[in-house]
Amino acid sequence: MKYTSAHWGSYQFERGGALTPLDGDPDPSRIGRGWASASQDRQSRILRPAVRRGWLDGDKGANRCDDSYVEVSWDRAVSLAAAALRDVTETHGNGAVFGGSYGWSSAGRFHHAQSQMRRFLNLAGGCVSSRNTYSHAAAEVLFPRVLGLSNRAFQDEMTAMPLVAEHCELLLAVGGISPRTAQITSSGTSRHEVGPWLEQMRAKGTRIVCLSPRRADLDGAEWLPVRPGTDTALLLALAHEIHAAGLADAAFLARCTSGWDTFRNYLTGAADGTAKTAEWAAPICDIEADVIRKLAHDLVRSKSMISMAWGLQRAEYGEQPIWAGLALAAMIGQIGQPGTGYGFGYGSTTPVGRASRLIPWPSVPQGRNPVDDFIPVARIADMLLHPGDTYRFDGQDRTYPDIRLVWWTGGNPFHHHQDLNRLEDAWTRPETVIVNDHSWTATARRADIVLPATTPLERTDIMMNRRDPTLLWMSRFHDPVGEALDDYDIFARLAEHMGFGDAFSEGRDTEAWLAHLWDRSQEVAEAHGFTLPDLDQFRAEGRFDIPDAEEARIALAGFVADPEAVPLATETGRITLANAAIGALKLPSCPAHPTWIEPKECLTSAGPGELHLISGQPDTRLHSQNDRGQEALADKIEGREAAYFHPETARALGLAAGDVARLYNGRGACLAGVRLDDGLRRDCVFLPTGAWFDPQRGRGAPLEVHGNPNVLTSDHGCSELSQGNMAHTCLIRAEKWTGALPDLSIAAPPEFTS
Ligand SMILES: Nc1nc2c(c(=O)[nH]1)N[C@H]1C(S)=C(S)[C@@H](COP(=O)(O)OP(=O)(O)OC[C@H]3O[C@@H](n4cnc5c(=O)[nH]c(N)nc54)[C@H](O)[C@@H]3O)O[C@H]1N2
Ligand SMILES: Nc1nc2c(c(=O)[nH]1)N[C@H]1C(S)=C(S)[C@@H](COP(=O)(O)OP(=O)(O)OC[C@H]3O[C@@H](n4cnc5c(=O)[nH]c(N)nc54)[C@H](O)[C@@H]3O)O[C@H]1N2
Ligand SMILES: [Mo]
Repeated sequence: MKYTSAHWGSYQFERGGALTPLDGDPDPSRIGRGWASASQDRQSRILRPAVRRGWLDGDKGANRCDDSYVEVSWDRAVSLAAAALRDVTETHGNGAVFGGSYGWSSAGRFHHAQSQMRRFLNLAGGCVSSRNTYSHAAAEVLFPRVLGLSNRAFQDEMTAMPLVAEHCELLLAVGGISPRTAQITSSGTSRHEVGPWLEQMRAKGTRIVCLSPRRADLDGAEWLPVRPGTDTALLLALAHEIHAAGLADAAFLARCTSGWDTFRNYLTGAADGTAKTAEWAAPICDIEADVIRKLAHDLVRSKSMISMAWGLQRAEYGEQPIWAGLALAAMIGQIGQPGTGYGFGYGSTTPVGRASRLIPWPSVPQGRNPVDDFIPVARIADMLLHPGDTYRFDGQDRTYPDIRLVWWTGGNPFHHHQDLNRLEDAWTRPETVIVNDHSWTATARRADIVLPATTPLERTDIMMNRRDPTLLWMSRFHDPVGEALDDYDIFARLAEHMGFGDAFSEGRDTEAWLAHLWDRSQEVAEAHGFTLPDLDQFRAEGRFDIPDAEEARIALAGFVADPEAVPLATETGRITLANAAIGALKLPSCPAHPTWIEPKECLTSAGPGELHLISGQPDTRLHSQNDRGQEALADKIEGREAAYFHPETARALGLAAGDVARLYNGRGACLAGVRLDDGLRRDCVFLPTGAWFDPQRGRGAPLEVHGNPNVLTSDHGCSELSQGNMAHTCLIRAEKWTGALPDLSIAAPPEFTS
């Protein structure tokens, strides 16, 4: 038996056979069904290195978003890319190179595209990098300040799912806990446990309340269809009710938190004249006051867990709901106990709360970046459009660098960024854009030099994920398509050409690197009390299951047991319900304590006909990956991504299932198929992200014809604290599309000229 792995799961196969989910995976992902077909689709794979026509002619980027390509040899592509990098660094310095290159590339420890690229660019003198993620940037900046833990450290100690199943009586899932998103684990997973975990709790009779505009975010739960963007008001009202009823855990607040007085004065209205009562919150969040009050009492009377989906903070003022949820959990006073308290990201990916030991497996050494400049990851378009402008981030005043060369490897900004029409404008600014990818994504189609990479199905690697109890030797499933090379070989060739080949490769080829990583893994395993087989045995068997891998953690248990002895690394050593350092920044977008601030785009102030767009993660693929595979294609309507409407909303708009609609706002417009969902708020539309961006220009503004929601979303930092993206804060309108259906240009490769 041979094995391979992806962010959506692990697979086994016999030579010549199909991929089947790994033995022992209790709930395999549907995404895998589209993988092999996407990887072998010669219409969407990049078959040979290619260079943009206009760039060769010296247009410096003007036609970057709409051009033909010239296919070239690897030697020529390497020498053009090396020359472009050298020109820019010699003229402007390495601070003019952007290697932030955010994205999920592929599982596999060695062929991690960004690691290979960073190792190369660091040896080439460095680059401007990016900080934090599109997933949870607001949490990444907020948690160290209010919880004293990085988001990663907090995830690592998240209370284990089995403990929640055993002890929790009332699970409040804000944003749901969705098997849709739980399909994914960064770096690969051997099993999917969230679906079975929820099933176990349902069977046991645990009360589960799903607070979300979509019922499908947690099937089988009590559904409170909150108005999107207003959770903070609801959470504050729960907190107010608990305080007003005298039910707050005063001992916990005194021992484990700071800033309670300030926060309480805000709740009661002593600070601003508005008591955050259930009656106050009800018209904002569209949940009845009685329901809010009863829920508040139930949360205190039960063993309860406040669970927040990551998506809540990918919104304007995204710090507020997750901080308000933490404050609420502190008032309930069950943090640090088994199965209760506060959770962030259960179900947002598979391994959050997984009860397994954490093993820090080795990775490819990236070296040191001599350039210390960075941007918060979602400020890419601002950076390209406004070099020299200042902005605030995490208490710093920073300046955007002047970027002349962008190198992207293993990410798709024309998938992940907001307001893609704006990004198209920004993208014409650099002199050169180089992209390594395996497929003709929208980003590859907007690069000057396109370097075709292999997919994991074409290479040998090791799946080892610090949060997964299984290690896999990944074998090649099919031969490389066209002239694709592993990212490692691409950068090794470039390094060789630029004169630092030995420093990059350290004299190793892929086999030797895998052996080296395995040697280091053996040392790590020994340090954790178990022995790995030697490489030959591992390669032959393909799979190693870590012994005694189970370990059930309780978030913040050590701190709560003795806050004096184990203080948090916050300004007071406690959970900060009001934070002086944040307050001192005087940011209207992120005040000193959890605060209700009405988003600029919100149904509370929407005009007639406006709908709230939820552009959550797609069920059929990982972001834009496998969009040309059979699973994603089979889900489309007339070749377009399906948008979900409430049946009554659809009827009022004259839409029926199977139609195509035009979704639009002041930023852009796209076409999407129509599907009905009576478990959706009537004033919301759900259009998953990830359909390959396909804007077509007729007269007037471009029309995106494939159903990419990021032509509609807005590109502003969610606050001046974190500068995270706010994809989930977006109002649109919709109408039936009655025109002829434009062909998809992303269904075929770009035009090649000679
Ligand atoms: N509207 C809206 N937008 C969003 C979100 C949302 O909820 N709503 N979510 C955001 C979030 S949380 C995230 S994480 C981002 C995700 O954004 P990305 O991570 O950028 O999206 P992916 O489609 O996963 O992009 C990965 C790219 O790497 C390529 N790739 C895969 N394997 C390899 C490899 O081995 N080598 C090379 N060179 N390339 C490879 C793939 O072909 C693909 O183009 O999107 C964000 N954007
Ligand atoms: N199948 C699949 N799974 C994925 C991914 C993928 O691409 N495909 N991507 C992975 C990645 S990179 C990430 S970061 C995670 C993200 O995981 P999440 O952030 O948890 O996922 P989302 O789909 O963005 O949002 C979750 C739900 O929040 C609800 N929601 C939106 N706005 C609001 C609001 O204002 N209030 C409330 N209460 N609910 C709201 C939406 O209905 C949405 O379904 O998903 C991961 N899992
Ligand atoms: Mo993400």
